[in-house]
Amino acid sequence: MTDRILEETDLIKKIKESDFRELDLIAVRLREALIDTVSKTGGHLASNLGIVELTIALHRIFDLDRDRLVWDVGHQTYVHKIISGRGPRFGTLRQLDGLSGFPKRSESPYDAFDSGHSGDSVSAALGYALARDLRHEDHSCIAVIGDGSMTSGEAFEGLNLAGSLKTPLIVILNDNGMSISGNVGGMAKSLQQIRTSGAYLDFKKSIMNLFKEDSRFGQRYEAITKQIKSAVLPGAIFEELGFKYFGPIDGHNIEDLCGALKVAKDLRRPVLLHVVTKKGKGFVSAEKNPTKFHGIGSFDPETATPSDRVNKDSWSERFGEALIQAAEADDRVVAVTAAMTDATGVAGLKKLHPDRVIDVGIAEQNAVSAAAGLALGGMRPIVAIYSTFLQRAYDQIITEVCMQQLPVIFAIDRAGITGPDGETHQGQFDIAFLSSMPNMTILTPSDAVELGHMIEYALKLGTPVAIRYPKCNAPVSSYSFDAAQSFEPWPRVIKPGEQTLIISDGSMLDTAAKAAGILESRGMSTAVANVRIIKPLPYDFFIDAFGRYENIVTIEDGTLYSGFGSAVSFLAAKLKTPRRVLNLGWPDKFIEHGSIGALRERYGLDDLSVADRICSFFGDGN
Ligand SMILES: Cc1ncc(C[n+]2csc(CCOP(=O)(O)OP(=O)(O)O)c2C)c(N)n1
Repeated sequence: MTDRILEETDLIKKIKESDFRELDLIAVRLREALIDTVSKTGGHLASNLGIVELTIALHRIFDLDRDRLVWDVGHQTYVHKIISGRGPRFGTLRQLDGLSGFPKRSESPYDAFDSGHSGDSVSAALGYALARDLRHEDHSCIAVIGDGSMTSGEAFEGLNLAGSLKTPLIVILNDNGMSISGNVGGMAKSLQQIRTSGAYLDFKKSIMNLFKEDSRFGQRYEAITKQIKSAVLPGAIFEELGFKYFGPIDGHNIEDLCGALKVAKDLRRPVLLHVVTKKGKGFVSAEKNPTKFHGIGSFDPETATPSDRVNKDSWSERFGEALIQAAEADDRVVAVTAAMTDATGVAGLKKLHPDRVIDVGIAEQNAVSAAAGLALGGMRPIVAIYSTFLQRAYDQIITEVCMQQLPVIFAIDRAGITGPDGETHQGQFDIAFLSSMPNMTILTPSDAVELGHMIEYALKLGTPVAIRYPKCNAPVSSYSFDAAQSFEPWPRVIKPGEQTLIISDGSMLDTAAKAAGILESRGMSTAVANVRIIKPLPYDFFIDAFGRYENIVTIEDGTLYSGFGSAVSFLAAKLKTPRRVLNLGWPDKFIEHGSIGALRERYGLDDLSVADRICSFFGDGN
């Protein structure tokens, strides 16, 4: 049953030709296929279960060969992928060379925009609409955005402009009352009031009898809007911005959704459809715990138990513990998160001290500016954030935090390659973009004990500090630290050797140590050092290293260009050292989806490839 819907190659045609009863059956089968496949591949289950009917309705009303549909974030596009002909490959989801978990123009002509980060859909769809107008074309442009993503400033910027330009644009607000965890802010409260009023806009009664399939809709517009007026009050904020608001609409009633989409399409002006859905719909465990099933690894579909035990050893968990310790020791410490309370590990502190965790919504710029204000106001903010989402706040880090030398700590989770979510979620750029910022210190722990020390050190330093750690388990500490001494994050040689020195960031230390073992077995005496501080570069250590070792290798879980290795090579050139320096890291390329292990093999960053590359570069040891 499940497999058969995945095998259908022309679901779009079927959806356009079926009656509403048949469409409901298709929705049931799509849900089964989602649960079955995602239980094996892992992925964003709850968001996709919630959007099945809306996706069917979109494909029924619009012609996506012409019309342009932009999905915000894009994690909710699995149903769209199946409907638009990618069912047969759906089992390869998120795997190396398989289907991406996000929209990709390179994957299908039905994906109009590559997304992954929240908040850009309205602006992107508006851009499409403006291009359409300039080229005298005639098609619909649609953005689908969740209530969580609507908290991002960029979404407001898009609405603000689109409403004033008046060109036809349809924004569909998919409101399930949830971001990854509960949604935050005044807009979320207002939407909640509308949702909980329970009064769905009844298209059958109020509009559909006025609006029979196509007819002279324009002439009836006045009459229809009058009727709609009684139901639009909840969406006053969107009306003020220049949108015609319709809603709330039952997002699991395909007939109502189709009616609403048809009205929106024919109105030929900015329209906002407020669609209410249930995250996790149709899978009881996901309905009960949408946060757990927002993004999940493989699980048993019968019991909903994750295949891997709940990971208590991740860097995020360890950071959460270190954060609590820091907050207990210093009552100025507050955590700032941009809608990632659970994923970044700050949930523990929130439980103990709810007022010391500030969730700003999906608004990274806001997170960093708020942190700057908190620091100036006498607090010690720790911004807990994924590397890839920190990119959103590039300017705020420079202009507000670094320029004013403020004591803001960035706890950068998922730094380096993160794997199955692909290009938009890899944390490969943080070293490169933070290194160029004056007054910034960048630290890279290799284990949980170092992480704790680095947070303490950063608090003492009182200037901007970034501490980056990867998406995996945090190793148990490999060294003993004399508590009587104060911690200084200078490089530490963890394995002695004579000929070659591999200097690693915290994430790649294990790979460096294993590669060194392979090199030793080939006769190349190899030392390994954990650099710990990437910026400012510890000159004395490197001057000594250039004098002591024949071969210098740097390795980092970040892009090579403008990375840590390039700073070392720059220093080597400046010092006119005769040593040759080999820099290893990720190439100047957006790294695709796949498991971290598979990607490291593909890009020559697994233990064996690292050893081979060192041998061949220095022409020795074979
Ligand atoms: C800029 C940015 N910050 C954070 C995230 C992580 N993230 C992915 S989905 C999501 C929640 C989205 O909520 P919503 O838009 O309501 O969609 P839902 O999953 O509830 O359907 C978040 C915070 C992101 N993708 N982009």
